[in-house]
Amino acid sequence: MDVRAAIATEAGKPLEIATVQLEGPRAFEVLVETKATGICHTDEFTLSGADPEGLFPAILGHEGAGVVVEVGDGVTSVKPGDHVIPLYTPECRQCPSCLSRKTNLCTAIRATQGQGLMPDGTSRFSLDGKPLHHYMGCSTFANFTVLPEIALAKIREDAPFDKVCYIGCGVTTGIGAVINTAGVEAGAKAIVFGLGGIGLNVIQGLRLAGADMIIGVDLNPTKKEWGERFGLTHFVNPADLEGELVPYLVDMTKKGADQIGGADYTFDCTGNVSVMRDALESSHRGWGVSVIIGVAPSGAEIATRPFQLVTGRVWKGTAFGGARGRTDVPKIVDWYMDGKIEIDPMITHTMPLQDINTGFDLMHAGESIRSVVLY
Ligand code: NAD
Ligand code: 022
Ligand code: ZN
Repeated sequence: MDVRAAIATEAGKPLEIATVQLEGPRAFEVLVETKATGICHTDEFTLSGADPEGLFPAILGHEGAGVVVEVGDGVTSVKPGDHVIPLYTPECRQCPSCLSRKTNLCTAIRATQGQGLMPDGTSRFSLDGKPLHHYMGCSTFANFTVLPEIALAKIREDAPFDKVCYIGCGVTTGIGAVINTAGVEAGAKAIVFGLGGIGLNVIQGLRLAGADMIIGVDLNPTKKEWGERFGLTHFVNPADLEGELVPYLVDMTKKGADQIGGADYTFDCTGNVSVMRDALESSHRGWGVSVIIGVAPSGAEIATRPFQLVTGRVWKGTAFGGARGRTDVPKIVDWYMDGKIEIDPMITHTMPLQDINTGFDLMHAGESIRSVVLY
C-alpha cells in the first residue's frame, strides 16, 4: 500500500516527505495506523550521522501511538481496532532475558531490529522498489507501519493518541528510571541533572514516589520554572555558582544529624559524561544510587575514582526506564488517564508530518520540551 512517510535519505540531510510502499504484515506481525508520534533525541542522533550504527535510507521515529489495522498469521494478543503503543524495547516473555525477571532488554528480535529489518530479515518499506530500513523496530514517522506483535503494548481506547505517544519513550523512560531502576522510596532526596523531556519526567516520577527533596540542575535558567511545574523543590544553575558544583549539592542535602551529605538518588538526563561523574559523586556515601539515562556520544567514556564506589555509591544505567513494555506501558497510560501523572504541558509543539523538520529545529534550539507530529 501507499503510505506517507518522512524519509531519512542520508546523514545530515533534512527528512524528505514522500509516498512510499508498505507491504502488509507477515506471520507474527501487525499493520498499525500511526496517529501521532513524538520527536526524540535519538531520532536526531541517527539523522545527524553521529550514530555509527545508523542506517540510511530509513524511516525514523520510535515514540508513537496508533490503531491496529491488520494482523498477520499467528497474532493473538492484538486485533484490528485495538489501540497500541509501539515498543522499541519489545517484551516476548520467552527469551532468557524476559524470563530472568532481571532486565527489560528482551533479546528475541534484537539482531534484526539493530539492522533495520523485521525479524525475518526483510523490510516492509520500499521506495521505487528499493528497500528502506525500519528504525528501532518502530518507524513511526509514517502514517502506517508494520511491527512485530511482541513490540506492541495494547492500551485503553479512551486515551488520546496525541498525548500518550510520549509514553512510547520519554514518559516511561523518566518515570521508569525512578520506579524500576532506582526504586526510590518515600522521603528520599534526589538530584536530577538536565531538565528536558526526560528530566521533567524523572521529576514527576520522584513526586509520585514521594521524594522529599528534588533538586534540579540545568544550565538553562528557564528550566527552573519548568521543573517546579512537575515537583522540583530546589533549582541549581551551575553557571551561577562561585565554587564547585558537587560540594555545593552535597551541602544542600545535609540535614540534622547527617553531616555527610549527598543525595539518596541522582539521575543524569543530559548524556554528558562529566555531568554523569558529578551525578555519581553528589550521591550519598554508603548508599547513593546514580542512574545514567542520557545517551553519550559514540566512543565516550565515563570516569570517577574507584574510592567513590568502594565507599558504597552505585552506578547504574537504564534503557526505556527498565520498563517491560507490554506489561508496564498500559499501566502508565492508566496513571495518565487517572491524573496521577501529567503529559499535556510537556507537549509544547504539534505539527503535521509535512513540517516534521521544524520539530527537529525546535529541539536543536532548545525551544521545545516535546514536539508531536499529528497524522
Ligand atoms: P533535552 O535536550 O530535552 O534535555 C537536556 C537538558 O539538559 C536541557 O535542558 C539542557 O539545558 C540540559 N543540560 C545540557 N548540558 C548540561 C550540563 N552540562 N549541566 C546541566 N544541564 C545540562 O533532552 P531529553 O529529551 O531530556 O533527553 C536527555 C537524554 O536522555 C538524551 O541523551 C537522550 O538521548 C536520553 N534518553 C535516554 C533514554 C534511555 O532509555 N536511556 C530514553 C530517552 C532519552
Ligand atoms: C530512546 N533512546 C534514546 C532516546 N530515546 C534510547 C537509545 C538506546 C537505548 C535505549 C533508549 C538502548 C540502551 C541499550 C540498548 N539500547 C541496547 C539494547 C540491546 O542491545 O538489547 C538500544 C535499543 C534499541 C536500539 C539500539 C539500542 C535499536 O533498535 N536500534 C533499546
Ligand atoms: Zn526516545
